[in-house]
Amino acid sequence: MKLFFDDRQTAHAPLRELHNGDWVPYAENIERPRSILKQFTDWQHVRDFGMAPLLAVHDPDYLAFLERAHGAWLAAGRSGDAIGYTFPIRRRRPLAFGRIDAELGAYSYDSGTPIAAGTWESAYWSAQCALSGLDALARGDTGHAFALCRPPGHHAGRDYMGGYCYLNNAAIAAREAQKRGLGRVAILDIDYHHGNGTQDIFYEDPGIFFASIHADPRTDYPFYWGHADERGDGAGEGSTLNLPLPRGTDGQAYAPALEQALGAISDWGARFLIVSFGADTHSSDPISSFALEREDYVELAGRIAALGIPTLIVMEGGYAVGDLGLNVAAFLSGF
Ligand code: OKP
Ligand code: ZN
Repeated sequence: MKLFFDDRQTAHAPLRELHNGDWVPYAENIERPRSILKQFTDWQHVRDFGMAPLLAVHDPDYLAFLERAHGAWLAAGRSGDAIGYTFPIRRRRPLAFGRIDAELGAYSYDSGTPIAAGTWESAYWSAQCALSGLDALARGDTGHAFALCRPPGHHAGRDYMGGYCYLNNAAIAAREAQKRGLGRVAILDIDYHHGNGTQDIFYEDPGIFFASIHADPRTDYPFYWGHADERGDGAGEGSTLNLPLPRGTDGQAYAPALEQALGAISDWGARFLIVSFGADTHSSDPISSFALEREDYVELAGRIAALGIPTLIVMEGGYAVGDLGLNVAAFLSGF
């Protein structure tokens, strides 16, 4: 297992977020990577693969927006983090805007994704972190790589941010894996929350299989995606698999869903796997309601490893910072 992280991923440090009507400290904070970093000593250098792999997934205007947004916020006389307050319901038409607030709303679906001074720098290096793991696998240096991506990515779509995510690290790595001819690519998303951005990006794409196990969106964020009847569209019909589970799900109830997802991935003929891993399924997670325990992660990882194909593990959520490093270490040990 090779591990990847870059220090520039800690430049992103929003101060607070809106939670149930109150301003609270930002949950996706730099204590998260610190907790994981201290579990391991041998971290690989992250390389710079440039903008091309990001442009293979994201809209160029969206990327340009992310890069300049905080500067535009300051130029408008604001301070602190840039947060939108108006959202174009049902998307409206493509429109040109002359004010940062309009763009913040147009390029996001929630208020939980502030743009701070270091956001672009960290999001860029988080994507490069995933690409560095992919590169090591493509070269055959290792069979399993862990990219400690932070900020996470699975809620970010082609032209939108949301849920603490700006660039979709897993999708960027998946496209790059395809480009490098690594064979049929599957993404398995086992974060507590549905990976709506990843699903959207590949929804009509028969070339990438997306399977997600997550809290039922009838009761949990992101609400508007991840329902069991969402199976892909057009040529991509059947290449999306959603397995929503109820609040309170423990390791024993989780295991059959994982078997189903792995069976589908294997039947589909995947030759390369990307795992969007969130440790927010743990019983101690402060913003989630599953009941997995540390030992469960060893077991789950062992099942995934039994597919026997090269696997890139990309970090998504997990907010119990006291347990996070140990939970991630348990998961990686299962490989
Ligand atoms: C990101 B990942 C309201 C705040 C909404 C968004 C959760 C994003 C989770 N209480 N929080 O999938 O772990
Ligand atoms: Zn999550």
